[in-house]
Amino acid sequence: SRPQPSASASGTPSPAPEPDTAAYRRILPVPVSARAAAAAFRIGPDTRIHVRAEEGTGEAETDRAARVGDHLAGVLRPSTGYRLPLDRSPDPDGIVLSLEKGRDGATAGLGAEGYRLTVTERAVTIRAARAAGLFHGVQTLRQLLPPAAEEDRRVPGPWTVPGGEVVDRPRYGYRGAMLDVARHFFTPARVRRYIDQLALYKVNHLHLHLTDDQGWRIAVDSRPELTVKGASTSVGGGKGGYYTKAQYRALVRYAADRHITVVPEIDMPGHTTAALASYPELNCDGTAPPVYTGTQVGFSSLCVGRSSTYDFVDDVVREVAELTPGRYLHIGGDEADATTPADYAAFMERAQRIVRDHGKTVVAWHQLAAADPAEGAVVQYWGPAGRDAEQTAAAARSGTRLILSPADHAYLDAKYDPGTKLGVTWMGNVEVRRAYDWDPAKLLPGAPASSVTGVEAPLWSETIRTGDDIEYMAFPRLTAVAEIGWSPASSHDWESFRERLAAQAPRWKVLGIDYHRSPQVPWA
Ligand code: TNX
Repeated sequence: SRPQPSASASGTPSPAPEPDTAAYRRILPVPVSARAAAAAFRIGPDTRIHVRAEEGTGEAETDRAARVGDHLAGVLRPSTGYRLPLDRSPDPDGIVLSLEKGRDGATAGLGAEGYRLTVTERAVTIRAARAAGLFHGVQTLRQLLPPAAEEDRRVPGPWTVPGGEVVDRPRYGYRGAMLDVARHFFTPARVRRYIDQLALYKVNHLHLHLTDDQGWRIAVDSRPELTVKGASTSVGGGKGGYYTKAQYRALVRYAADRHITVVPEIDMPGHTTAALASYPELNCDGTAPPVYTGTQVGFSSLCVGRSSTYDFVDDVVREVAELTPGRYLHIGGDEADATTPADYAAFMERAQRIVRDHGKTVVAWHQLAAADPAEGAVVQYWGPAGRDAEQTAAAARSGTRLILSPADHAYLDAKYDPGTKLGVTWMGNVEVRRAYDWDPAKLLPGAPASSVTGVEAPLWSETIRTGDDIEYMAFPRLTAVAEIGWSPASSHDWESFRERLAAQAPRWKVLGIDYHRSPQVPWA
């Protein structure tokens, strides 16, 4: 039957449009299910955002839901020029963000991050059990709107959300991106911009690689030299930088408002020249080396046999743990080639204990699997082409959980092709298709599928200096890893992905995101 003419929310009759299936087919990451319907909601000057919580919802969660409403309004007010006021009214019309536990209702089975988004001519309704789900639903809503909705200045509408329904929840609980702020330092403003970009694709962890040979980037009150000497430079000898505790706390809060948990990394016992240069007692010979501005790896080590080393680790971990509301604290442990295997095992055992004593869960690079991962520890696998796969799988069979960052798929510092100006090649070239063509459940033969807690796309910054550099290397590959972490395995399909990716480009243009125009993608 033909769609009937109908009244819009503002009361003006308008013909019901044909279902806009294209809009529902280009959502990225692809949702569990999406279907278009013959209706559309028009956001207008009188549209209101109603934020509701089922009775019995805690105050903190209700506040978080309200902040999701603020976030949506923050996206839409500048471009639409509408007031879009927030309220708690039970009015079913308008934009509705609704927290519902839904044991047998609309949010049943959607978990802590899932959502159900329904668009009729009277309302856009997002239902979720938790505020995180509402937030992810809002990201989907943004993709259903025209790219101009992302403008930061007033532009002409109409602001039509095509009718339909999306039911969605993530495949993995951990969907991460890592930014190396040690090799080159990135200001809080730059990191906030990356956080905004991660949120668009439902990434929920930001791992900050805070320390390395070339720089120490986080204030530690009990060890002030770290941010005097240790932070003084970067790769190539340029100026360094660090986050004060206030800046870092503000970053953590900014990320939390976008449902992103910051995972701080203090890399030990290798990758530590910045610390060794700051405190002579961390060196076995008691002599501080000069600061380092090259790009070699695997040559530095904290002195494993000295008790002053563990006083240092305790000071740093205690203060970083205090800055960290999230459960994870990453202790690196990669490429400790200047540490003997026995010393490495001894050091990692003590470091893991210190992290536990300060109430956090250890994450470490997969080299920890060769030593003895503590109970509950998570290892981050980065081997390209199956390197150290069996050792990592064995740890997984013994209960260690895995974050997967295979360098030959997920490393954002890999050159796309031989002509890429930035980046490195030790893992080969990684074009978009390669970033997309892998399955976390099959990457490590012999690792139980349940050991995989998620995926992460690391961006090492030896060759990355500017904000544009970050965007060029992250976009579009970041979205491939984000989809692998979020979307059901059964939806994995390169043809579909490249089409949906192409549809993101107009949005990136509006957002000023400088991306790699991969020849593998049919950009509009
Ligand atoms: C290896 S993979 C490293 C980093 C480098 C990166 C460059 C890993 C855990 N460590 O120290 O920055 O390669 O791609």
